[in-house]
Amino acid sequence: MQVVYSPAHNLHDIGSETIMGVAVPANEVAERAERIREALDADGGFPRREPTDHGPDPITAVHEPGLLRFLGDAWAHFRRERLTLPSLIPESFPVRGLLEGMPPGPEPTAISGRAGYWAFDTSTPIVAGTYAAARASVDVALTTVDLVLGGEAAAYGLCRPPGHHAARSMYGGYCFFNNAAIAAEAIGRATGEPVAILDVDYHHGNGSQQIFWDRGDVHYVSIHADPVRQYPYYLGFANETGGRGGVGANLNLPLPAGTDDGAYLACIDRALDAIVARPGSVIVVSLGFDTYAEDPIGDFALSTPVYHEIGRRVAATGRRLVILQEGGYHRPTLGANARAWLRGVEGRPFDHLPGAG
Ligand code: OKP
Ligand code: ZN
Repeated sequence: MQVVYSPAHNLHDIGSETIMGVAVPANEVAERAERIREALDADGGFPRREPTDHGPDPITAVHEPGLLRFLGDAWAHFRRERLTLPSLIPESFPVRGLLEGMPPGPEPTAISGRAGYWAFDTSTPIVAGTYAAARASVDVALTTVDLVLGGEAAAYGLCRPPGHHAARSMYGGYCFFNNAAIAAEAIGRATGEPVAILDVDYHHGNGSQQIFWDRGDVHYVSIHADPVRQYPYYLGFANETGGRGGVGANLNLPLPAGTDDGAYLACIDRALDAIVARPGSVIVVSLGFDTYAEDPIGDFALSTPVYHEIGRRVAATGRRLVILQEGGYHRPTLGANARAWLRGVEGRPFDHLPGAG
């Protein structure tokens, strides 16, 4: 299987994030993508290429142009205002209760206010190279789409930063542009067919859900930690099934803490049954390994071998697969888990790497 990877992800180089206002070592770090790249290179069965530049139009096909403008300009604006802080993190947000009963105001002119206007959390720092890395991550996704529309049965885009929390007009959750949504939109436009997104990251992809909420031509199906106990908290419940033209085209399958291989596989079968019940020939997979038992921010209990079986079952739908990396934070096993998943897709045997997973 071909792999698309860009070294530009390294430009999004953040040392720390904040958890409830306190600086802690970042989870979403460059080492994640490097571990996966190394494991796939070592396998020998994953030829790798760099992405091609697809420009801004596929981004504004799903995102508000103001978000693209903000992210493109944020670091330069930040440096003009506050030269001493290491990264741009907002601290004030136009939340529901602030604006209740009143019309929203304009985008502020100060950088802190601008960041709060476009962001929804404080765990997504912007540094000097963030925009270049986020643009490259989109190009990785779109180049993966090109491979599949060009005839590959499946291809893998090693996206970093991830994307599924980014909504039409909002960044956050380590995400800037919604790589999977941009890919799904591009596939729909190129093929004229409905597209499915299967989101198997541990977290609900609130951004993907939001972008396609009213649309029946993109079917969003997500398996994730129940938002009553886990980020992103405010979306991802089972009763969210889509609005207007998208009624019935959104399926959330929230799961409890401790979900193990068997329970997860049963849920994968439900998700795949829902996907194949609708027309379409391409699935965009939002692939996360934060479902792994040792993930530092997840509470599921999946093993490395089950990723092979999940990949095998997803491929058994017979649909073409655009597989895009989202989360996964247990760095020592990311390579083995990605390799297992992708070998499962290809029908190559699982083979356990000593000391990994
Ligand atoms: C991005 B993806 C940790 C708080 C972390 C942000 C999580 C973003 C996950 N206690 N908050 O879905 O893997
Ligand atoms: Zn996640």
